[in-house]
Amino acid sequence: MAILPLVILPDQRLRLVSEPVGTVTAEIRKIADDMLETMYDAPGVGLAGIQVGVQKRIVTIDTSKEEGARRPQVFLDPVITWESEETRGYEEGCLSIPDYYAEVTRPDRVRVRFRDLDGREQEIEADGLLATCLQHEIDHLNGVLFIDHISKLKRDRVMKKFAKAAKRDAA
Ligand code: K1U
Ligand code: ZN
Repeated sequence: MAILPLVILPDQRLRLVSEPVGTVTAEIRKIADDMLETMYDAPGVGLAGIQVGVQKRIVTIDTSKEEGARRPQVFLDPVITWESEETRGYEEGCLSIPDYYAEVTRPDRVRVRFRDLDGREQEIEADGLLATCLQHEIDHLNGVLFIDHISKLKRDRVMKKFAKAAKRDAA
């Protein structure tokens, strides 16, 4: 397993739409393993392929709270098939936008269809942090960031801060 470098705002790769995984190969399993290791190392509760430069519809999530009881989950080609009318606000963060948090309102519950690492079709109904995280990660697969769900004023301020930091790092 390997820890992969994270793609950070304003890197334009974060705006790409990711490609379907298709057949589950050894290469896909290796990418998922590396993504899990990168997510645990960060640390984070979720990760999408494009955040490590892999333009494929792969998501890893672990929303378990205890250190010693990991519950890694891998979602290939996930699709939201249903979302609740009730919404909830959650203070979100993003490994590609370090140290910035903002409240985002999303559907409270979602149903998601996906394939697992054995290529088997699955469907789950999620609530709480898992529901929020699945929506955040599926947004990444479509080139959407959580700052797209906040006000333009706040978004412009964050974009400016990260553009400035990137310029400084490049100098
Ligand atoms: O996709 C990502 O950038 C990962 C992101 C997922 C996420 C968090 C919160 C709400 C929605 C989606 C993160 O994991 S940010 C880091 C984080 O939330 C965290 C870090 C350490 C412990 C617990 C949480
Ligand atoms: Zn994110």
